[in-house]
Amino acid sequence: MNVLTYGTFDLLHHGHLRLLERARALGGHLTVGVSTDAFNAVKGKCCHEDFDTRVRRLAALPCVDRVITERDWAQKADDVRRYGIGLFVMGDDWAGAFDFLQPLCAVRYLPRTPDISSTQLRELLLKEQVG
Ligand code: C2G
Repeated sequence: MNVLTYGTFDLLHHGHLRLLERARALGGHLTVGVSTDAFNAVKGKCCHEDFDTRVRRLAALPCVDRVITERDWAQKADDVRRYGIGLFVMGDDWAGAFDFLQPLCAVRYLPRTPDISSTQLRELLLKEQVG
């Protein structure tokens, strides 16, 4: 079964990896939509790494079968149809946010990995730069 998820995946860390590995294990094929720098601005998220870097890191993961571009909030239903998605997966910080996809595919929210975030990592990097 084809699984789909989306995210920014800045400074890819083990919380992201655990989500992706669990999502892939729930089906036989995982498609990941990566937010563009422009869409991150819409989401109000700043990034340490640009879109191409974030895509390259994800494309190198064995648990990721396809990487697509996430440009806006409205593309999910079209992506579900286009890629024959049977299951949509997000971390549970998004619980309920994507239930509207339910007629098209199953939707599951998986427990977020505690004590790690891209924001924390960005702050650590900034501290090192400041010294
Ligand atoms: N995640 C996790 N554990 C963490 C951090 C993140 O399980 N410690 C999960 C999030 O729940 C999400 C995925 O990893 O499912 C990607 O997280 P972000 O890169 O922060 O993505 P986000 O900014 O939430 O973008 O349209 C959906 C958005 O693009 C999601």
